[in-house]
Amino acid sequence: MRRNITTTTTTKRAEQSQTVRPSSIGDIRSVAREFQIGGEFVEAAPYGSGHINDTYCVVCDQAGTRVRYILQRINPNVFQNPSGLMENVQRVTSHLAGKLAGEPDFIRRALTLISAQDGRSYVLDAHGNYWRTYLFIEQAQCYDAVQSTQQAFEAAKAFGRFQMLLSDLPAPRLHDTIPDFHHTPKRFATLESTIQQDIVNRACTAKAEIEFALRHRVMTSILLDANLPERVTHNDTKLNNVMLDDTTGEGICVIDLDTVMPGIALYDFGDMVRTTTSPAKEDERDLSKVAMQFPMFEALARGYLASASSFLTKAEKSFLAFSGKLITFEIGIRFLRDYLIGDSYFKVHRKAHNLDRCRAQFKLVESIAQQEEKMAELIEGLQ
Ligand code: ADP
Ligand code: GN1
Ligand code: MG
Repeated sequence: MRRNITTTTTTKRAEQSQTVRPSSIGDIRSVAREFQIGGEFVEAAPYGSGHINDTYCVVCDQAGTRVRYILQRINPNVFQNPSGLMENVQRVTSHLAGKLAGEPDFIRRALTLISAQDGRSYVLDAHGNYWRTYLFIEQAQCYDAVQSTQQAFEAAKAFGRFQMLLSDLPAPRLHDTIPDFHHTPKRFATLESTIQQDIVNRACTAKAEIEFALRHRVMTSILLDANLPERVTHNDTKLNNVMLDDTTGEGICVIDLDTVMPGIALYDFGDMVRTTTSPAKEDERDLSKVAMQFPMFEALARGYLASASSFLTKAEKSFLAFSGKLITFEIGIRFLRDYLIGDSYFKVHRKAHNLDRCRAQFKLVESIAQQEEKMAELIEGLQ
């Protein structure tokens, strides 16, 4: 049976990128064959709740055992240099594997790329799509919203450890897979010109959010002006990008390595605060549910410092409380801009989805601002 797996949204994005997207499980099977995956293809289905790539879970029968893989089509609208991106991923996963070798269960502690039949780390199909395959991390989950302080602690510890393990990544410098990804002032300037152009006439439906954004410009350059050290950072440390072990709850594997590149450590901690302190999902419409819960922040800070305290400078530590507010604002303005240009970057699943996401971020910015002093005091006490 051929099952159509192309959605309306994805079709629109394919047109923009001028590549042809796979339209059936048969297509996925053909791509999967290009990788060194043993056994017989059984099935494939779209997987996960990422906003960027097309992710499939591929099941193969290997001598009577079903083995799962993650097959991903790299989003060509977002990543302009997919081969450079894959060079980064290859270097990062090899470095992590070298450091973790010998640890119990090391194969689940870092992503493992499956090589293509020609030995490369990716497959470029006849339509210009770049694909890669990872071993599936079994018996672990990603969460869209935090459920306990233990989860917050474990997630932050895993991301801190990830930064620590990459702190001695040998030269050369990694490629910037998205230049100026966390340059908040440039993000703000882009939003301003988007508001001016208002190409899909949506600005009138987002007046309060535009006004909120413009009122908060002053915070955008604070981290960049602080002259903090450049490190190898993940840059997309939302809770959904770390897998927590089903049995122990440990943050077993950091995933989604597309934006691992030179950056500021605080944007990583900030995105943990954004996604791991509120009980609500990122796109919650009932804003009364969106709030920074202090015990979650405390667990995050303890978890992160448990693995990152040894290499963070005093200056970096002094901005930990602020970083959550800044990146929540930054992602909020990115969602707002995407809404104002007609939803061409983040995957959307309902009308005004990006506006809902923006509203939830801005509500969280307010909640963090109300508790920022107490948050800073906590960090001070932990050092
Ligand atoms: P995106 O960039 O679109 O967010 P991700 O790389 O985060 O893509 O993958 C999307 C989802 O697929 C993740 O949130 C997770 O649920 C799942 N996933 C990704 N890699 C793996 C893996 N190696 N093992 C198990 N699940 C994975
Ligand atoms: C995207 O890829 P994903 O879904 O894990 C985005 C992040 C945003 C996040 C918001 C490359 O992350 O920057 O913070 O959505 N990734 C990219 O949920 O833009
Ligand atoms: Mg992701």
